[in-house]
Amino acid sequence: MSAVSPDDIWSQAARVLRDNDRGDLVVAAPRLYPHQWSWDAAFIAIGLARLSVPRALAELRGLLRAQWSTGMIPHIVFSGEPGYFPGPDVWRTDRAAARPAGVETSGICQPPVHAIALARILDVAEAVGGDDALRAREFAREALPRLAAWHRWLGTARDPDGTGLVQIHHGWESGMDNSPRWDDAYAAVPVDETAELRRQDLAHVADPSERPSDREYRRYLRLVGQLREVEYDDARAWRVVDFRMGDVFLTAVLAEAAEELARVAEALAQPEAALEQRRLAERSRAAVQATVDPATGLCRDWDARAGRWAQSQSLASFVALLAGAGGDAAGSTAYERQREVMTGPRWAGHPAMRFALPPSLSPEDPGFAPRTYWRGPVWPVMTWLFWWALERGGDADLARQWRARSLEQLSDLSNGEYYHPLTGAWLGSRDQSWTAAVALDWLAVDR
Ligand code: 9WN
Repeated sequence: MSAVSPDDIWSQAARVLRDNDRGDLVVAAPRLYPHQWSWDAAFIAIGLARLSVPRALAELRGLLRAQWSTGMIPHIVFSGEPGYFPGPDVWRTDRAAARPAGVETSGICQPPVHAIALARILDVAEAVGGDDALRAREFAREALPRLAAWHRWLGTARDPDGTGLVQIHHGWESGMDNSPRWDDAYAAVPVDETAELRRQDLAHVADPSERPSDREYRRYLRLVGQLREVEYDDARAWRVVDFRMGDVFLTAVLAEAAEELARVAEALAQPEAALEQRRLAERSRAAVQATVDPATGLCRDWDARAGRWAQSQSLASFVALLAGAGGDAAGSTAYERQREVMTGPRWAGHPAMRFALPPSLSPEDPGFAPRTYWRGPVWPVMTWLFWWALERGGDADLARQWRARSLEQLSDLSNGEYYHPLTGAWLGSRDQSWTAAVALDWLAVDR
C-alpha cells in the first residue's frame, strides 16, 4: 500500500484541472494538447462537477457552441494557443459550410460520451440540490436537442450502409488513434512521403516510442487532406476517403449515451425525445451484438471499404461490457464471455500486469508495445468508462476492484495520460486533464 492518501490524490487532481483551465475551456493537457478535445471535455466535465457544477456545465456549453449545423461535435475546438500539429491552418474548416462562425475546429468527430457526462452531472447536481440542481436542469433542457442532433447525425450521416454500426473516416475519430484495430485498414492507405510533418508532440514526451510513428502521421494527414478537399461535406466524404471503418467501440458508446439521454429526456418530461433515444440505443446495441465473433466471443470492427471484419483484438473487443451492462444483454453470453476473457490471464489478469486493469492490448499479443499509446498501456479514462458501465449494470465486485486498483495506480500523483501496464510508470503527458477528472469522480463516490 502506498503512503499517499485519497486526499493527496484529490488535491493533486483538483490542481491539475485548475491549472489546465483557460477560463473558457480546459485544455486536454498543458503542453501536449493545448486545446479542447471533444470526448476529453465530457470526461473533464464529469470531474469538474465534483468541484463546481456551474464550471462543469460551462465546459459542455462551450463545446456545444462549436457544434456544426449538421449535428457533428468536432473533435478539437482550438484555443488559439500554439504548440499543436495539425492546427487550424491544416484543417481549413473555414471552408466547411456546416462549421459555426466564430470558432476554429477540426473537421472530424470523436466518441459520443457527452450524454453520459450530462446525465452524471445532472445526478451529482440533483444530489447537491439548490442552485446547482436548478442550473443543471436548465442546462439539460438546452443541451437535450443538441445532443439528440449529434446522435442523429452519427446514426445517419455516419451509417451510409444502414447497418447500425457507426462509421469513422479517421483513426482519430475512434479516440484510439494508433490502435492495432486500424492497422490493416491503414495498410491500404497510400503513404504520402511528401506530406509536410511539423509534429510538435514529440517535444512533449520523454520517448518518441510513446507516440505514433511518422509513417502513421503521414497516413493521418492524407486522410485529413481528402476530407479537406471535399470541404468536410458529409455526402461526399464517405465516398472519397481511404479509410471507412464501422467502429464497434464508438457504436457501443452511442448505445449507452442514447440510453442516458433518454433518462435525461424523461426527467425533463419529454417522452418523444426519450423514445427516439431508446430506439437508437436498441439499434446500436443490436449492431454491437452482430459484431460478436462466434469463435472468440469478442466484438469486431467492420472494414466497410474492404468488406470484411477487422481481425485485431484490443480493449475495444470487449464492448459487450459497455453495451451489455445497461439493458437486456446483461448476463448475456457475450457479456459473460468477455468478462471472463478480460479478467483472465491473457488480459487484465495477466501475471505480469502491475495492476489487474484492462490494458489497451493483451500482453500476449505479438504487437504488444507496453510504452506505445494505444498498443498496450492502461488508460485510466478507459478504465473509468468500463467501471461506470459495470457499476450501472450491477457488476459491483469487479467495479469495486477496478476502481480501487485505479486509485492505487494514480497514487503516483502524475495524472499520467496512460500507464505502462507492466511497471505502472506513467507515460505520454503528465497532468492530463481527463485522468485528473476521473480520479475526482472515483474519489467522490465515497467521500
Ligand atoms: C489526436 C486528447 C486526445 C485524445 C485521444 C488521444 C490523443 C490526439 C493526438 O489525445 O489524440 O486527437 O494528437 O494524439 O488518442 O483519445 O482525445 O487527449
